[in-house]
Amino acid sequence: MNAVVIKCSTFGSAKGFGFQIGLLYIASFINRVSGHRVHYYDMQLDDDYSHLAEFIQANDVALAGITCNSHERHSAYDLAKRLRRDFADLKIAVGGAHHTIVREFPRNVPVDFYVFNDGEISLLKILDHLEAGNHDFSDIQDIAFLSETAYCLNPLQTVKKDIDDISLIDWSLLKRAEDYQLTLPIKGEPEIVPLLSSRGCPFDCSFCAARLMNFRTIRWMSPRVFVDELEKVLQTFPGKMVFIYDDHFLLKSKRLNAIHEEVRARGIEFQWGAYTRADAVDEQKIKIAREMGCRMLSFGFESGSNRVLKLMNKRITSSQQIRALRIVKKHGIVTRCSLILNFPGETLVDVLRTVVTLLRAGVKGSETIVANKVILFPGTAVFEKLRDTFLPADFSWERKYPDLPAYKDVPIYDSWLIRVRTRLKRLILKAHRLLTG
Ligand code: B12
Ligand code: SF4
Repeated sequence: MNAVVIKCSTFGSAKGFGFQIGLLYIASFINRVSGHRVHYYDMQLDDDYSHLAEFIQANDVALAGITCNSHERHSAYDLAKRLRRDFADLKIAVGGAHHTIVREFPRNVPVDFYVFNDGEISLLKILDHLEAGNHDFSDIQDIAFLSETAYCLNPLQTVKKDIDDISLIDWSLLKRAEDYQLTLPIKGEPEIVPLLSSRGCPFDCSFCAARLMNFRTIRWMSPRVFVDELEKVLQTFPGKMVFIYDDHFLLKSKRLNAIHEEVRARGIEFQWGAYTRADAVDEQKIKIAREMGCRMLSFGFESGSNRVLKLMNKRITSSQQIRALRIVKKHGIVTRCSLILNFPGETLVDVLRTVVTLLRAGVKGSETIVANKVILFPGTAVFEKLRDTFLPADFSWERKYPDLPAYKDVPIYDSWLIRVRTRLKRLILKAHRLLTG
């Protein structure tokens, strides 16, 4: 049976966001273990719907799967409606972060299956059932399926612990690899190619819904499989820098050492960057990371004020941040610190404290990335706290709200008072930038 998994175009031509690794994993896995043929289609590169329709026709596609984060849900729903209008028999599945977190199934959107958590096994089972003409989907865990007029929500299972067998991307799925221009916001750095070595996060920051997506677990690829993945990506994209999009690549030193050994044994040379938390950094790990070609580490710094870090449930202190950044800088690794401005409860004094922490850690203004507005993503503690103040009483993710301050269809924490405060806080950060370059 032929299927296609689709990334919608949400931010216009967002080539800088790159391909959707999750969909590539699904297609690679199903094609490897079954007789089904799953294609990958990226509307970020070509958002002309008529081209997608031609593709579906030409490839005799029986199921279209659309990925859907919260900010792209209306694009996903609109696409589902157009597909159903033009292809009455096409089965439509929607998966990804939004419905994994929010179990709302819009009644006017023609979706046959909602898939939660990892999609590899569930979508394979759906395709198997459809091919066999079996229309009883009640034995497939982690999905909701349309039965006559209502959705049946099947039992949810905890996520698959061993992710080795659902890893290894088949890069031939990516038809226009050269059209992605993935750059990090660092002058003179090479283009990047995204890669994963783990899934999930065990923490519970109050502005993030990671805890609802992977049952607060972290699942690791074995070092051998990760280095297989790495070798493949370097062959496919020679000369590019690899960016490891794990939530916590540096968390376990034993694993980092094992990856380092494997990379050395195979004689692989590469440059890479990754996300990290300050509490995962120590001298020994950074030494190994540098030896293995690490060029850049991106910190979820958020704030340099212990009071705000506590409000965020970040479980990191400003002293840990200072220590971590000093170590990383000492080893010549470029740093990026993302800051959140206007977290509920943050004052001007907290922003001053943030600047002091940045200065003590040796971070320049050019090394920070600032988010000015708190975005109210579903499932986060901050969303639950603020929904009554900022959202209509009958707020629903299903509806569009043209009057609500929105970040690409997700509400933001915003008011005239917050806007005034933002200006002042930005001035403080601007002073830091002017002082430090
Ligand atoms: C890497 C990453 C990025 C990269 C994207 C790289 C890429 N092109 O793939 C970058 C940095 C560009 C990015 C940007 C953004 N991101 Co981001 N990102 C992530 C991150 C850390 C990992 C995603 C990933 O690859 N996971 C691993 C793969 C295997 O899992 P997956 O993508 O979820 O896919 C699996 C399942 O969800 C499911 N599935 C997914 N789609 C479908 C479709 C079908 C049909 C089926 C059956 C199954 C299925 O199966 C997949 C395989 O198992 C996640 C956090 C996380 N831990 O997941 C946030 C996350 C997805 N991002 C998020 C956000 C908010 C954003 C931004 C809006 C941030 C911003 N403020 O600008 C932008 C939007 C960009 C865009 N155009 O969509 C949120 C989404 C929250 C939500 N409620 O929707 C997340 C969950 C972070 C968080 N915890 O809050 N992001
Ligand atoms: S912000 Fe980072 S550390 Fe915190 S819960 Fe989200 S992914 Fe985990």
